[in-house]
Amino acid sequence: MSLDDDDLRAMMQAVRKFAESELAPHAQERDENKHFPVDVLARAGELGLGGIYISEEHGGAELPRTVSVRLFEELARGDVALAAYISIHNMVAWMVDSFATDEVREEWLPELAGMEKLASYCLTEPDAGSDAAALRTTAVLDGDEYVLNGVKQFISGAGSTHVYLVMARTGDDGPRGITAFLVPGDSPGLSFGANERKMGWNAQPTRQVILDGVRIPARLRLGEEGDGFGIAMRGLNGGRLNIAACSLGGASWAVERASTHLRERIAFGKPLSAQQALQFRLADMETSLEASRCLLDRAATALDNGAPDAVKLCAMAKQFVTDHCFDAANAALQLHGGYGYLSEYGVERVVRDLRVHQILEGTNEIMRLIVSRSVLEG
Ligand code: FAD
Ligand code: 2MC
Repeated sequence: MSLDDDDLRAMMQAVRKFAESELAPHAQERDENKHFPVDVLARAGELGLGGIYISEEHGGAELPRTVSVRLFEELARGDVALAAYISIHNMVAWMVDSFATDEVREEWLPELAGMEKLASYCLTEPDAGSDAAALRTTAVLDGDEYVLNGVKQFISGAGSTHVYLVMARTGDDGPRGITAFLVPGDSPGLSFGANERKMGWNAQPTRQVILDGVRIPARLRLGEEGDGFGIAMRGLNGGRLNIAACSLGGASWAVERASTHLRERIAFGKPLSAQQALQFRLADMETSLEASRCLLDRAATALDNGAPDAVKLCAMAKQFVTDHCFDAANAALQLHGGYGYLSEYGVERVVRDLRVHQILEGTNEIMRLIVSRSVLEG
């Protein structure tokens, strides 16, 4: 889809309005009650947010990554945890659109695009996180079905979603022995662990996914046997940009709040905003936000264009943006003094939600590993 400036402005406005009116007002409540609001997600689907970059043919918006990072920044200003789940859902939808057969795409994509059906991405295992290629879940072909056995760890949305994109071993050790499968949520033998108690991201559940002799038709395999690790990583390139964009949205909201607080709070006979030390802190925070926006746009452009350095740039952007935006949000909390520590101000929730972005979709140490490998290998 090619968007002209007017279309883009209208879409951004609609998403901003959705974030302000549907996400922000109940974000605190969802965090406290650990509530995953499938009704709100269905409304996001009506806005086209379930298939942001899947083909128009299958109900998607087919937008470039340069636009999607801006959409996720807007969404995260309303609720970081829900925006991040929408990103994971879109990552799976893109993988189905890019690597499933036409029959499977027709079967799943329209409802995924509308967010009537929700998706989870299952790579991590209890003993294989950063070293994802060490995963041990197996898939064995039996006639025209695959039989899956294993445990996936930390799966976002698990237990509340309708389809699980599972990376499993069909061949030898290492990345070349891995294959990707779509596992319907109602498959016999599929079960879920308890909802993990977490520091943040409380508006979406995180559970183990347990596969005990789960049988799925062979047509639900994505790509060929052995393609799964590459498919999983290609999904993550865009996912890493969106997670970073969610950090940017959360941090930019928190920085705005801090700026308002500095102007309103009087201490030592004048507003806190008159203190140059605090003005300079605010300046550094704002610079972090703008540098993050630039690097995200640069990496998204590289991904859209299939540039040879796109993987490196996505890793660089994920590490830089999630680290700097966490620091900016944490500084916003500090500038609120004791009020920053109170949940009713919302800033502490944003800090808690942003913290995990330095860990998931590849830790920031792994992002540095990807960047340094690319520098050293030339
Ligand atoms: P480990 O790999 O054990 O790492 C421990 C520490 O060692 C980290 O600091 C790491 O950076 C460091 N480290 C490891 N190897 C190296 C190295 N070679 N060099 C330098 N440092 C290194 N996964 C999914 O598949 N799907 C999901 O939906 C999902 N959602 C998640 C939601 C939440 C809330 C959380 C917390 C995690 C989620 N994850 C998900 C898993 C996440 O991707 C992993 O936690 C992450 O990749 C790190 O793996 P690990 O926890 O096993 O840590
Ligand atoms: N994009 C495209 N291809 C990639 C890629 C990427 N980002 N990363 C690796 N590959 C390819 C690579 O080119 C190679 O292909 P080929 O076999 O054709 O040569 C293959 O994958 C194997 O790559 P490596 O040789 O680099 O594999 P290695 O095991 O040494 O390291 C590493 C891979 C560490 C980069 C990878 O395991 C990794 O990214 N780990 C982090 C795991 C992670 O991000 N988990 C996130 C889980 S999801 C989540 O947290 C959510 C919240 C949803």
